[in-house]
Amino acid sequence: MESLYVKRILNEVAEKNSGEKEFVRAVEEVLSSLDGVIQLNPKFEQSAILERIVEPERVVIFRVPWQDDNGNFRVNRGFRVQFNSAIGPYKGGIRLHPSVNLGILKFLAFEQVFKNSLTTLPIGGGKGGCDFDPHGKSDGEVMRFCQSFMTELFRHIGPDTDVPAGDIGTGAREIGFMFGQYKRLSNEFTGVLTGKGLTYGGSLIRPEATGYGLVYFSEQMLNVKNDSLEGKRCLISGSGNVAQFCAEKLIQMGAVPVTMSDSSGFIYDKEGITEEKSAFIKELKNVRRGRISEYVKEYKNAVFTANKRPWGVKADCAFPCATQNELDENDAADLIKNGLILVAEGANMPSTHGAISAFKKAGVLFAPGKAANAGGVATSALEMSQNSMRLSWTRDEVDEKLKSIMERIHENTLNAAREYGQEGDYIAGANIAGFLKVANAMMAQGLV
Ligand code: NDP
Ligand code: 2IT
Repeated sequence: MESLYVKRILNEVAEKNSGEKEFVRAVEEVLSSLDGVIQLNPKFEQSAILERIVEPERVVIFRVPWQDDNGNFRVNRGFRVQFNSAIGPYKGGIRLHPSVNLGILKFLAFEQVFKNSLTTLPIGGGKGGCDFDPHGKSDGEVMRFCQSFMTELFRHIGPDTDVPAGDIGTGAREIGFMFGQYKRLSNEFTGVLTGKGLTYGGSLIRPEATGYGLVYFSEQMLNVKNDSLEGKRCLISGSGNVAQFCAEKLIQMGAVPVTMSDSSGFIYDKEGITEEKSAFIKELKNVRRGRISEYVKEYKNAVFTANKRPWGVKADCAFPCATQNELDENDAADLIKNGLILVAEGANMPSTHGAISAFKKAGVLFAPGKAANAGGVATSALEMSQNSMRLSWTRDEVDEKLKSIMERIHENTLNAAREYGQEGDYIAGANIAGFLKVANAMMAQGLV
């Protein structure tokens, strides 16, 4: 039962943000976990914590003009949503995708607030992006776009203010161009972005961190049930940063990834994606910027299915690592029928509300993105620490820290769920634990 306070806020959010369906859903999901917390702590209602936590501290929207290779003038819309800085500088990625709009970025920034709180590190929540489509653009076009984007963004960010990073469409290349332009404009070499190249302030393991962390978290979930990833057949969607390193770590753990995808369809390799095949995918996607269908030209026993997602393939575990709302209730029904035991979200909100209800009902272990994919931003925070100290930790040092952060998130999530009577519910646990730290910090800082 939702408390009257939670109900009122949900109604207000739905009314005030009616065009922003992803944002409204993200708020509903978090707030509907908070009844017990709200009832036990009347101070939150007295201090209007929910009213404040659903409103971004600041949103910047700006014009991004750039010139394509044919000399045409092009204009895109850029955004930065600075959602909550109660526990640290705003922190979150930059998404470059034609679907980007304010509602999607508000949902991502809102999720980021709780995710970043869960990492146990001092980072607030933000997200940015642009409706620019990097597909098919030359390096020169991407550079000119990134420089123009940063020419406006640089006024609003800073190493102690707001520290952007990668997300869909923003990888090492784009971060490099943005960093170069920031440095030129500000005349400062600072840790203003994370996911930087190793020669200019990047951290070892940051590229791997989201995917690796996702797999560490999943192994801990299975360990609670006296099980492990060893020998498990796994479905992965996406073939970008998160998907690639999810596959790599699964292979290292003795699991067998059998699918990967991109926006054109998915490949199914029943013999399993091996280390060699995973290296092929990295080269295909990161260097040649090709399509996943090319995998079946190289590995003849694999099959490519156009315009479909991989959820119809029989497997033990599913790792949606592409985008929001990519796994719906019909997909969930197929997965459950095929004997699925675990879903861990590498992407942000990839499972629809209907899919999550179906997994819950069927007793499938389910890890929401804000817990399971938090290793990426956690390692970004480790990059910020290294930049501040002007030193670099070794690969093993960062990986060990990432592992122990994922363990802590897992434990804190389960503990919060147990404490509020929702034993074993990773969604409730993540929302409660993430919320409490931010809400208490907001309480302590007065009405701001
Ligand atoms: P990338 O751009 O590296 O890869 C995205 C992958 O998903 C590509 O294979 C892409 O296919 C596919 N994809 C993107 N949009 C769609 C779509 N609308 N329909 C079908 N396929 C799509 O992004 P990341 O791997 O960095 O991000 C993936 C997800 O993980 C996102 O939800 C992101 O928010 C989340 N995330 C990322 C973190 C990070 O550190 N990078 C950290 C935590 C979460 P194509 O190439 O054809 O576009
Ligand atoms: O969704 C996410 O957590 C990210 N895209 C990573 C953000 C970051 O600041 O590293």
